[in-house]
Amino acid sequence: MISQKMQDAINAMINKEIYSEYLYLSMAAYLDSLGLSGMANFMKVQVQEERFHAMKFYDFVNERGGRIVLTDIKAPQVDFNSAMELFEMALKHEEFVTKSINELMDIALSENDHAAKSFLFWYVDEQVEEEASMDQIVNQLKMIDGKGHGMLMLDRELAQRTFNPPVK
Ligand code: OFO
Repeated sequence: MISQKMQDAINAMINKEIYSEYLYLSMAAYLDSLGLSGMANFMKVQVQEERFHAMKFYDFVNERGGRIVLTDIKAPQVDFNSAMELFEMALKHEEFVTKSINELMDIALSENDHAAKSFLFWYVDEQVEEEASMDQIVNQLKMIDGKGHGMLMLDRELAQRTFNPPVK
């Protein structure tokens, strides 16, 4: 059985994962409006990843006899100044999510909840990848410095991303 404190914290985390989904969909819409459909594709795949993250938490609460409680999702930012600013914000957002995962792990450790610890390790590893992929794009955009040819190449590369659901 999951503790009330852990249940509440995971419910709050489900909200953050779904907000991430919503934020990245809003970022995809902005990128599509600029004609950067490859970068928009990257964000649309990220939307699917975030839903996967939320549902994995959902299943965990359910399997441990807890109750999922969904709350309001705040509206995401609509406009950005550039693709560069957008990916920098995405990186910052992932750093915030990593901090939230670490806080969940702190609760699991303080409650000696071994099942939650084992479950959360997956997210700890996943966040390393989440931050790394945003960081890589930020660095590439810095190198390109807004130049047309580089932007086109990166956009084509990001068009290749597909969603591969991780094995549970
Ligand atoms: Fe769910 O990792 Fe991104 O936000």
